[in-house]
Amino acid sequence: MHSDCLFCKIASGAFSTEFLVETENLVAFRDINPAAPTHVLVIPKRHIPSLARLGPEDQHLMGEIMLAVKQIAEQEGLDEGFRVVVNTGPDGGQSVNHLHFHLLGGRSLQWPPG
Ligand code: DGP
Repeated sequence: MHSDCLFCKIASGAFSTEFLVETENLVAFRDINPAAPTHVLVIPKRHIPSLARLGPEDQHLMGEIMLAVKQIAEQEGLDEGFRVVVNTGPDGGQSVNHLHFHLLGGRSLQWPPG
């Protein structure tokens, strides 16, 4: 855990955030500033700064995160579809430097994003 990382603190339970899913390796919780009726963040508990910093050792973890995304989409009733976004680095619009997967759904989403 990085003591100055917001998402490390959330994952540790420091803010009593409600988790939709929690496993040994990940947590999922609702975005504080939702951009869609369902807007959930799925994050690894371990501090990984961004997608650009993944290593071969993270292969299993990434699969676990994708399966959690699918499970949450089902729980949220996103039968008409959903979108998964991983903003990466300054040009990607990443504002929190702890890897996170946005799950967005519950409305028709536009493409391309801005
Ligand atoms: P990004 O811009 O891709 O780095 O997304 C960061 C997201 O994190 C953004 O949609 C807002 C969300 N967020 C920031 N701070 C908090 C917080 O304290 N709690 C929750 N639940 N979400 C947060």
